[in-house]
Parts: sequence; C-alpha cells; structure tokens
Amino acid sequence: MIAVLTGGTGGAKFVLGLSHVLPAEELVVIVNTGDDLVWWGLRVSPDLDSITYALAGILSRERGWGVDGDTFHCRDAMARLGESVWFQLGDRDLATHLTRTRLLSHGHSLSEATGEIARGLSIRSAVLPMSDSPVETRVLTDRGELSFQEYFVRERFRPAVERVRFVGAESARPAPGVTEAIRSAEAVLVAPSNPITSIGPILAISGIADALASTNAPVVAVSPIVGSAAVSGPAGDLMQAQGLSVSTSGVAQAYREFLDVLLVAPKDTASAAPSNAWGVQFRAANILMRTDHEKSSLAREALAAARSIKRRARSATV
Ligand code: FO1
Repeated sequence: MIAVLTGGTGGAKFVLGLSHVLPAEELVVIVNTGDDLVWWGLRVSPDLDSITYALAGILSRERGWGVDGDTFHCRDAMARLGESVWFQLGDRDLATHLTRTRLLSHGHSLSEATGEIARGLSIRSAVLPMSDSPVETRVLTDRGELSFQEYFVRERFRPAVERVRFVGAESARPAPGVTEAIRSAEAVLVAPSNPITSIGPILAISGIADALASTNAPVVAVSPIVGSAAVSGPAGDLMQAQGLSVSTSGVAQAYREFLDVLLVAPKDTASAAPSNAWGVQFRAANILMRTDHEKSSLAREALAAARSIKRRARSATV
C-alpha cells in the first residue's frame, strides 16, 4: 500500500497520476483540511474535494478545482441576493457540500462524511482527512490576519505574508487510519504541494510527524519549487515568511525530519546545485505535470525512487 500526503491543486494532479499507475485499493490519500471553510452555511473541504473529484475522474482540468463542466446558477442567484460570491461553488459541487454538511450536523465525523462521499462517487482508494478535528490555517499579512481562502482566493495572495499558524493543530489528533497507513505503507509519498499551507498543517498534528520519522517505509517527496520559484501559487512567499529559502534546499529543510529522496527538476541537480541537502538525496525527474502522460510518468518515478531505497537511511537514529 502506498500512502500519499497531499493538498492543493498540484497535489490533486499528482494523485491523479498515481491513480493511473496503481491499483485503486493500494492507494491511501491523506489530505490537508487547513483550507476548510463554512461558505453559504455549508462545510467546504477544498482539498478533500479536489482529491475526490480527481479520483472520480470529474475534476475540472480548466480550473484545477471543482467539478468539470459545472455551472454556476446558484452562485448567480446568491449574488442577486447580495451574498458574497468571491468564493464560488458550482451547482454540481454543491451536492458534495450539502451531503458533507448534513452528515456532520447529524454527528458523523469528517472521516465518515468523506468515506460516504467517496463511496457515492465509486472511489475505491482510501481518502482520509488529516484529522477529524478542525484545524484552521491563518495567514498573518500586512493587511491583517486572514483565513487561507481569504488570502488565497479573495486577496489572490497579494498581501505580504509575515507568518502562518495552524489554529487547533496542538489539540487535534490524526484521523482514524492516518498514522496506521504511514507506519504500514510500502512507501510514503509527499505530493508537490505547498510545503507550508498544504503539507504544513498535516505535519503540525501531533502524531503524524512522529509516524513519518519512525516509519520503515521510504519517504519520497516531489518538489513544488523549480530553481528559486514555485511551479504555481504562493509557495515561495509562504516559505520565505516561515524562514525557508525558496529552493529545493528549502523544501528539503521543511521535510528534513523524515524525507529520504526529493524529486527535483533536472536543472536543480546540475553541477552548480547541491545533489543533496539536510540529509535528503535529490534525484532529477520531470516534475511538471502538464499532460496525463507526464502525471503518470512522475507517479512512476516517485514509486521507482521509493523502491530503490533498500532501507531507510535514518531509521536507526529516530
Ligand atoms: N479557487 C479559486 O481560485 N476560486 C474559487 O472561487 C474557488 C472555489 C472553490 C470551491 C470548492 C473547492 O473545492 C475549491 C475551490 N477553489 C477555488 C480552490 C481552492 O481555493 C484551492 O484549491 C485550495 O484551497 C488550495 O489548496
């Protein structure tokens, strides 16, 4: 079984690639919920939705989020009523949020609600939220402290970031199955997601980082940084705000406690760049997932890198 840690649109693309090269039952996806919000009275879990839609084959390729070919009649009607529409929910997407909201209001956990939605969409891989307790990513900026979606969607990540915190992470426990999957996996993969706001909340939950540091499974990550810039989105600004260099070395530093191999763009293993940092080995791969073929190839590269590690280099020291 392969466990993958993910969040954001890059993560969804990587999981889509994995789903093309692995039997569905062998994939366990552990998903960030720090971006979750209540919108129009509904419980929305954007990263769980992106993974669920990717695995169901209905993720919008055009937008990278929401349902392919969705319409926005409800959004237009909300706007007419004077409601905020800077965060948009599509008409088909609404079915997911209505179902999740109903299940949660009837006392089900987020894991159970996610399982119900995944079953409804005939998904055979396991999709696990990082935790059943609320953890909220808050971004302290020069325009005040914002929720993740206010920063990312409403403000289009323009405000200067000073700090990021994960409210609720100290008391949150991993959701059922999360640490078990990490400990018993054949390999653990970290998607090319934002290390601070997509993977950071997962690592902030006590028990998850420990499971990663002590698992015997090789841990392989894909860099979301090429050269000195993020492939997409605000990962660079957020890494800088958290004291990391915007480079593959900064990614290695963020994951140094548990990472064995970091897949990086070929130019980042050229002679000028170091071939490892923070005890993490760098390996060249085509990490840009522009086509389905590239997504599957990257998934195969990550699995091959994991299989080539015979024994975890640092398992004796943790
Ligand atoms: N991203 C946007 O840029 N604009 C939106 O209006 C928007 C709505 C939305 C609704 C449901 C959903 O599952 C995702 C949505 N996203 C939207 C994407 C979301 O902000 C990001 O994918 C993640 O939070 C980044 O990790």
